[in-house]
Amino acid sequence: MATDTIETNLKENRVFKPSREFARQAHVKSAAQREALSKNAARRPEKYWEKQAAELKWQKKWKKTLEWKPPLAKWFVGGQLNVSENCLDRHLTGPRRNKAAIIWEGEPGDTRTLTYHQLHRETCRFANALKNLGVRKGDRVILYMPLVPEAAIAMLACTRIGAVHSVVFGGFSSQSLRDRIQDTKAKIVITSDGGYRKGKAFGLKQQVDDAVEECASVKKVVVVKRTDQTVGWHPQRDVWWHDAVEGQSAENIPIPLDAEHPLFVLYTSGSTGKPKGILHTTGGYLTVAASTARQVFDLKEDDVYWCTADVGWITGHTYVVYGPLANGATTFLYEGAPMHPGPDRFWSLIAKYGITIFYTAPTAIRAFMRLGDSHPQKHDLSSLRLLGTVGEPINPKAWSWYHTVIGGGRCPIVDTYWQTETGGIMISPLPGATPTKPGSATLAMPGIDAAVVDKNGKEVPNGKGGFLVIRKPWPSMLRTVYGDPERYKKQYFSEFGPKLYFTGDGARRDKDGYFWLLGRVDDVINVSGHRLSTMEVESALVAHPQVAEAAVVSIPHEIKGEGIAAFVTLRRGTEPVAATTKELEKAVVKAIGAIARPDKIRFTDALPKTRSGKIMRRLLRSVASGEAVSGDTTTLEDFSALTKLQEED
Ligand code: 7RM
Repeated sequence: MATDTIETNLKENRVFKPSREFARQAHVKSAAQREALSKNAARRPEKYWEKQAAELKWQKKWKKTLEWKPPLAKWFVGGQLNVSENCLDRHLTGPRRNKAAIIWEGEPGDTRTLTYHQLHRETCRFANALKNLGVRKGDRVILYMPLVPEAAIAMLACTRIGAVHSVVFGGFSSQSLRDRIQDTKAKIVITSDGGYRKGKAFGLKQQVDDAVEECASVKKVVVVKRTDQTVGWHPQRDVWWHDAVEGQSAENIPIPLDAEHPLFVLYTSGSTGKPKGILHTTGGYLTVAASTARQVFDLKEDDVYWCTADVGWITGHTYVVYGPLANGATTFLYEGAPMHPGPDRFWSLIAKYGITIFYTAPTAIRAFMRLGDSHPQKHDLSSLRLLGTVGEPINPKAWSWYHTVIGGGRCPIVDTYWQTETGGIMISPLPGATPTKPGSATLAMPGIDAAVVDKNGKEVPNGKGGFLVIRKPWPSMLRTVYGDPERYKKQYFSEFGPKLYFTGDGARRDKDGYFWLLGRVDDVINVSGHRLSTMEVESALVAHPQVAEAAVVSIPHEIKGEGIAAFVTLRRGTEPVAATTKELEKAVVKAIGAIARPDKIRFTDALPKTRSGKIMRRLLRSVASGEAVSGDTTTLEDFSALTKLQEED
C-alpha cells in the first residue's frame, strides 16, 4: 500500500427517512433505538451476542461465550445445537407448522410449495438416506445443483447429521468442481440431471462424471431428476434421489453438535491463487444469520421474502436458506434466468406471489435499469414493502431507480455490506430506524466494530478514505481457510496485525459516521499520488443519463504513474456520438475533479463479471494496458465479454 489512505470526493447529499408507517411496525423502530442497541453492544459485545444466541434452541447451553486467541476465535464454547432443528423442528408445534417455508418456481413456470411440516419431512427422509449411503458426522458432501427445493433440503439434511456441505455453483466447470471435491475430500456429490436456464435444459451430471473420475474420495453420487435428460450412469456409484429416499422414515433425530462443529465450506475467489475454502461453524454462524435476517429484513409472519441469490453463493446460504428459515419465514426461490422468457420475469414473479421483501444485486438492478421502466411498470408491485441490495457498491443513480421504479418511492432500501468471510451482514441500514443515503451502506450492525483505518491501523477521521477493518471478533466470522491456516492469517490478519480483520475493501465515513464503500483496495487507482476509488469515478459516469454501467481501472501513465481507463455500457437503444466522450469526461471532472478525468473511454456492450455479478476489474486492467490476461479466470461468467474487448482493442 503506497500511501496512507484513499481520497474521497464524491458528493451525495440526499437523505431518506423511514416512513412513520414502516417504523411503527418494524422490529427496530427508531434511530435512537438502534443507537441504544449499538451502544450497549459496543460496551459489552459478548452480552449482545449471548442475547442473540439465546433466541435459538440449544440442546446444551454454552459455557464460555468467546475464546479469542487472535486471530483464532471460538464462540459459545461447550454449547450444542443443531441447525436443521432450529430451522425446522422448532416451527412445528405452532401455527407455522402448515405455513409455507419454501415457495419455489422453476424457469418453465412449474411451482412447488413446501410447508414447514413438509420441509421437515423431506429433510428427515433425505438425512436418513444420507446416513444409509454411509455419510457420517464430519464427512464432507458436495452439492452441485440447480436452484430446486432439493438443494435446500440437502443442505438442511447435512446439518441434521453433522455432515459438512460445500455448495458449488451449478455454473462452474467440471474442473472447478473437481478442485473443490479434491480440496474437501468429499465422500458424496449431490447433483441433478440438469436444470433450466434461458429456456434450455442444461446438464450437470456429465460435469460430475468428468470431475469424479479424478476424485477417489467420492463413494456415491446422488442425482435429482429435474429435466428428464438422459444421463450417463455408474450403477455402483450413482443413485437417484427419489430411490435414495424411497421407504426412508420421516423421523430423524437432529443430533447435538458443538457450536464450533464445522457447518459448511464455501469457496470464494481472490484476485490471485486458487479459490479459498471459507469455513463456517454452527452456533456463531446461525446466531448471526438469524439475528441479522430478522433485524435487516424486518421479517414478519406474513412476509413473502425473496432473495434472488443462488445457493452457490454465501448470500444464498445466509439469506435464502438459514436466516429466513431460522426465523420461520417464507422464502421464495426462483430457478431460472432473470430475463426469461422476457425482461419482466422478476416483476411478474413479484406480482404473482405477492413478494413483500426483495433482495438482489446492483448488477441486476443496473441491467434492468438499462432496459427502461416499461417492464416493471407492466406489473403490480404494490406488495413490496422493503428492498435490499448486496454484492457491490450501488451507484446513487441505480439506487434512485430501484427506489422509484421498483419500490414506488415507498420502500426503504437496505444496502447490505458483507462478505463470504463475514458470514452475515456487517454494515446496513435497519429499515425502520436508519435514514438512508443513496450509495451508503450506512452503519455497522449492533455488535460489529467496523472502522476505517490508515496503513498503520490507526482510525482516520470522518471524511477521509482508508481501509475497512473489523476490530473485534464476531460470531459468524470465518474460522479458517479450509486446509490452509497460514493463508487465513496472511489474508485477513496480517495487514494490520492479528487482532484487526482486514476486509480488503476501501471505505470512508461521512460526518454522520455513515460508511461509504469505495471498492476493493486492489482496484484503487493511483493518479499522481492521489489514491482514487473506482466506485466514485464509476458513479460519476453512471450519473450521465445515457450510461447504464461503468467500470474504471488503472493504466500505466508516464507522467501520472497511473491513468484512468473507463469501460462504459450505454442504455439500450442509445449510441455514443462524437460528443459523448467529452460529456462523460466533463461529468467526472465536475463530480470529482480534474484529477479523475479518464484518459481513455471505451464503449462496450458487456463488462466481464464474476458468476455472482461483480465486475472483474483485474481483467479489464489487462485489456486496457494491452497485456495478456493472467491469473484465475474460472469465476468469469461470460468469457465472450472479455474476448470481445480484447479483439476490439
Ligand atoms: C455478500 C457478498 C464480498 C465483497 C466485499 C465488497 C463487495 C458486498 C457490498 C459490497 C459495497 C455492498 N459476499 N460488497 N456487498 N460493496 N457495498 N453493499 O457479496 O464474498 O461474494 O463478496 O463484495 O467488495 O468485500 S462476497
